Amino acid sequence: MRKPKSAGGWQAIRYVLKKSWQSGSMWRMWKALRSRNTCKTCALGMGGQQGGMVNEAGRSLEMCKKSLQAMAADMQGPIADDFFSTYTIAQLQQFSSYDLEHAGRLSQPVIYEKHPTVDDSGQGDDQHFRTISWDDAYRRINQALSETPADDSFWYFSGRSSNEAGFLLQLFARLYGTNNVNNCSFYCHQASGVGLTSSIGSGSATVVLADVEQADLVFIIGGNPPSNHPRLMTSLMHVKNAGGEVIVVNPVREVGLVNFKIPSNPYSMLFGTPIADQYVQPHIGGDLAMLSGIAKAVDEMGGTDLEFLRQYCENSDAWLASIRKLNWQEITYKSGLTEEAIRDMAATYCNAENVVFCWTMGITHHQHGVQNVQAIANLALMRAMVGRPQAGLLPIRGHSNVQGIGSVGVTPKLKAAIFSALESELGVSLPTTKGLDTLGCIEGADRGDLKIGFCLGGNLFGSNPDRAFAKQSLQKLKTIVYLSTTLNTGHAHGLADQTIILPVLARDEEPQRTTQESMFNFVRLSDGGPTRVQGPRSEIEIIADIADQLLTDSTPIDWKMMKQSVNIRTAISKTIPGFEAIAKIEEDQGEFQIAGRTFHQPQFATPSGKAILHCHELPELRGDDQSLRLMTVRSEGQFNTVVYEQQDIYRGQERRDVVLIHSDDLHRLGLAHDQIVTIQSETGELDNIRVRAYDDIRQGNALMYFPEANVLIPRQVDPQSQTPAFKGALIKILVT
Ligand SMILES: Nc1nc2c(c(=O)[nH]1)N[C@H]1C(S)=C(S)[C@@H](COP(=O)(O)OP(=O)(O)OC[C@H]3O[C@@H](n4cnc5c(=O)[nH]c(N)nc54)[C@H](O)[C@@H]3O)O[C@H]1N2
Ligand SMILES: Nc1nc2c(c(=O)[nH]1)N[C@H]1C(S)=C(S)[C@@H](COP(=O)(O)OP(=O)(O)OC[C@H]3O[C@@H](n4cnc5c(=O)[nH]c(N)nc54)[C@H](O)[C@@H]3O)O[C@H]1N2
Ligand SMILES: [Mo]
Repeated sequence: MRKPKSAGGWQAIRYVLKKSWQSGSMWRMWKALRSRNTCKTCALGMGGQQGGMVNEAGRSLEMCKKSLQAMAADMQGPIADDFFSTYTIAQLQQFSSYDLEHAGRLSQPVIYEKHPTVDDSGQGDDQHFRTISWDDAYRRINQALSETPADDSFWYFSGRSSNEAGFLLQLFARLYGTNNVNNCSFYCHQASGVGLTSSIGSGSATVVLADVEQADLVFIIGGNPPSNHPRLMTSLMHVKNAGGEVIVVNPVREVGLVNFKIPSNPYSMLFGTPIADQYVQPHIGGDLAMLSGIAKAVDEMGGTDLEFLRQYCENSDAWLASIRKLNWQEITYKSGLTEEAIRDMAATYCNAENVVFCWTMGITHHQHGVQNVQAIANLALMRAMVGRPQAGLLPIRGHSNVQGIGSVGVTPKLKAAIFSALESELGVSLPTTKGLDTLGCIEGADRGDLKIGFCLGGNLFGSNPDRAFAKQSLQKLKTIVYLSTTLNTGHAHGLADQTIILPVLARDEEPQRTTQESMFNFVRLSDGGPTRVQGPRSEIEIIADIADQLLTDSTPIDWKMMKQSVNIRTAISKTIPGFEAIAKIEEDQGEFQIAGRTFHQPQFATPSGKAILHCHELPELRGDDQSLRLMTVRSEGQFNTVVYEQQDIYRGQERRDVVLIHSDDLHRLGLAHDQIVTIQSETGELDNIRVRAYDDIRQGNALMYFPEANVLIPRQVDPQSQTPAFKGALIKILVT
């Protein structure tokens, strides 16, 4: 398969038409995409009250393949009546993620029991899921919860659900008695939250979308927005059209970051928009050395804003001393970049007036993820790029509401202000135990300390490092409950003694309005819409029903009242700082920017009001002659653990069972293109992989696709954010 010269363009449009056609009705798909609901895919914040495909700058017709894929999945009919009686667990485990997603919408509660109680009708065996009634499912869940000490349970949330469902479920879990409450952020942007909070006192973007588009220099570090945040490409086009520049830092030369044809722009469609003005390819994990090197060069060029550092920052003297002390040999060796390339970036940075720094998983998926984020903040602060318009820091978030879920309290440790507001406003008393992070829960389950898992969306099994371990540990649970729209590999492999799947409505099928928060701290309102498939229930209704049965006598919360999303919003407005306006979002005030997050003044949310610079040791460059550093990434054709297509069109790959390495490495290791090999890491092995020459990757590094490659990823985490190092594992290529 040939690699295109440009991403986006006609292939994106053709895909959109094909998918709309396949969904049965172009009109139905168009209407669904235009409905007043927040887009379901990434956190760029499309849709809401202005209707789908409208972004926060008010521009419409922002079409994206991913929203179609997600929408098409939700528009499927129900799973066939005989599906679960036909296919055994062993067969379901052989199904690909595509097969499971395309089996249809979940419409009835189902259960799998390893040691079934066979009832009078002869139902129940240890080979199949079988359908059960909602009442039976609730009864079993309540029984399991009431028999188990609260701290033996964990509550995992993906970032697809609404603020209302997220708030309600975390409240339920805490009043049940545990702080083992966490979301997929621990596998994603947790390092951004922790790093930013340690630097500027607030854990999210300091800019709004308009700031990005008005910047004259944008850094894109460790992300692949052409595939994963396609609508950001329109913003980059605006930067370029206004004469701004883009610097890309990525060990892989991603074609869409070189040239992108923006479907909504006729000129760009015809001629393409060149994106990167400078494209540098460090080693995987080389960013901290590179960022420190840029800072050193900026300082040597006289670019440091000493007055800003003195007036608005802490620890700048120590930080400047540490940067000045670094030697270029160490910087260039550990980053994999030449001094010249680093000085070039520093010069461009010094010449720019308004700079925005964006980053994604290439920065956070490392054992030094938090330090990476702090180093980006240091670099921005040294030139006063935080605390004014058109400049700042922008972690490009993953799931459409992952940020909102975190804001409304889905974190093991609640912020002090939320904790006390919940206690005083709702009249409850909350547990004070130290809650577990996501990997902590998987490890706790393996030790036998945890007995029950409750998952609001997502695919906890599929997203974990060390796949074999994740499977083994989930299988030690007594009960696991999944609230899901469609089947995924987690339902087939992450099986407890008793596994219950409850079918839920998608965001645009909710009977009531819900809210979501974008990566720009903007709270959107979704209208919901008609149910497509009979059977699934609203997440809010399910949570309130279970809580009502279990906790009515022991808590002052009226759980029945909480079935009304407006009542949950009232509770959120009273307890979550910055969300005061959410109570009135359906009335005059409408969608809003969360107070205290966008820094257009150099007044920071730290105790002293000043930003803080952090000093770092440069991490060792991993690897030797025999081993390569491996990144596990997404293809153009997938959304996280859901693989929609085998091809990765932008990287020119027609299949996923490949490892991409530079041809210099291929020859050095005595391998041939397309040779079948085994990939080995300290954690696991993958057989029958094709090794391929791919000269767009930096020598010494390798690329494979997540989630298949999770077999190889060790459970090593960043000690500060608990995020696994999904990028940078060492692998050997064995000839079989
Ligand atoms: N279509 C689609 N959209 C998505 C998703 C999806 O799966 N599919 N997932 C959503 C989610 S949850 C998330 S978190 C985001 C993920 O968005 P991304 O972060 O863009 O996703 P990854 O595929 O992990 O890509 C990481 C990029 O970082 C580069 N990289 C790897 N290691 C390093 C490194 O050490 N340093 C640097 N500088 N770069 C490195 C890789 O070459 C790759 O280009 O996308 C969201 N949007
Ligand atoms: N090796 C490696 N591993 C990684 C990563 C990597 O780059 N490399 N990336 C990590 C990252 S960034 C993330 S975010 C995680 C992803 O972790 P998760 O968020 O846990 O996984 P997803 O695959 O996004 O979950 C998809 C499932 O969510 C369900 N779903 C979809 N919509 C809804 C809804 O509206 N409500 C409910 N209740 N359920 C719904 C569907 O059943 C679907 O199968 O994976 C992480 N794992
Ligand atoms: Mo993510």
